[in-house]
Amino acid sequence: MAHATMNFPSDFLWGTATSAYQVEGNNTNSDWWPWEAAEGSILEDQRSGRACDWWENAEADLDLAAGLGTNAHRLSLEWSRIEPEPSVFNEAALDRYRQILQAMHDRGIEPMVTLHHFSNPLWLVEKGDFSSDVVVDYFKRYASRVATALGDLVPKWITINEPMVYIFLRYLSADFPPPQRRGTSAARQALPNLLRCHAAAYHAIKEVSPAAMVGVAKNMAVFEPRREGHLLDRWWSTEVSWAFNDWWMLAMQDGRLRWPIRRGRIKHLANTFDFVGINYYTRYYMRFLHGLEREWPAGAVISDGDYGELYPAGLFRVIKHVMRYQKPILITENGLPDKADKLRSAFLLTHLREVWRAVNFNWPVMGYYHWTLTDNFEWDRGWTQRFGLYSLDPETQERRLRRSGQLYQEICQTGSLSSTMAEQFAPSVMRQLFPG
Ligand code: IFM
Repeated sequence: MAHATMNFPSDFLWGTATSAYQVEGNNTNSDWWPWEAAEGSILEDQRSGRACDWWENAEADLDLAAGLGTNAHRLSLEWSRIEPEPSVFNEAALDRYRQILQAMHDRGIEPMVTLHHFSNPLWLVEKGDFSSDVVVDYFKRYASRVATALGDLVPKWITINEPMVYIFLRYLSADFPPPQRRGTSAARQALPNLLRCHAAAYHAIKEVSPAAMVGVAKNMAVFEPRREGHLLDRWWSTEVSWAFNDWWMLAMQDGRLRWPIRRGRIKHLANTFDFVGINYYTRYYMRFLHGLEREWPAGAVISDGDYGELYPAGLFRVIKHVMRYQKPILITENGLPDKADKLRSAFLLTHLREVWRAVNFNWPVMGYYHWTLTDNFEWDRGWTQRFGLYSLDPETQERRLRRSGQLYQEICQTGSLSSTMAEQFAPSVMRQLFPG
């Protein structure tokens, strides 16, 4: 077996990623809070509660992140804390975010800040949230306010996290709150409004911080025909891939909305991204005219709760696909639910090998943010899915570094993947990664 090391550039960003609602705790003013507690909730008795206690003590987890050797972290702001009433900004909340961002800098961790990550202020829901045009002015004011208050500490911004996933889960599949205004027509209103919000926020941030890099964290997946050689399945998987992966990106590139989702043009939308943020998790198999099905072929390796198939080559495929936008690329999320930590070490090595291949083609991949640092509140799946490099007991708040966390620490500290790591942490992928 060959012994070898795959080195990454010395300025590569090694990070972890989180979102406010999933880690802060007690976000009582968000649309998720009453939804969790509603009678008949699919969460039953699970609650976000204190989550990972970040509002009180993010610093403790930032110590852990620094201890792993990471030099970057992606977090989000909770709009409902910053603007608890329409046009009323909470200075104490902004001060707390300043403290957290400063704490990152103090630990050598570069912040990337997301403005919208699935959670809305309750007052916005009353006003119709994204299916109402009023959202755009509110979002613009919110972006401008936080850019002014925090911009000196934030070199990289994400306006919206996973817009197509959000539209799908909030409006179409109804897995996400709020329960009002669901269905295709609300989704068709919301999608252009989400783009308008993105464009408004992009320009608001640039006005305050022209040098900041601003983009979107775009969930990208691989879609394959369910039945090999079936022409209609093949055609359908290409269409779904275009709608899910490309439609939003093309709109941000030239400002145009495309048929059949929506037609038209959005003012000031063209060229509003400075990098491509990729959230990559898995691939799906599409049957003609069917939606996403979590059904995997025999032999596929699947993460907890049927979350997804481990398909590392897909990360290379999506990186290659977004090269067409000719922008720097950041892997803004990549991870898996794996409570017993049986798969995560192999997952890390095989996915990062794909990133390394891209870097070696001189493709501009600047960093990788693993989802996530500690187990956290996984939205409509509550605490049933554990994505953390650290396990976390939400009752006691006890954290323990998983073995895969030790591997990520070695990777971050050395800026490399090596055959010694593979032998030690995931011998099953040794031959695949280091043939010879
Ligand atoms: O936890 C989520 C995150 O909020 C958005 N991307 C996918 C993650 C895992 O499901």
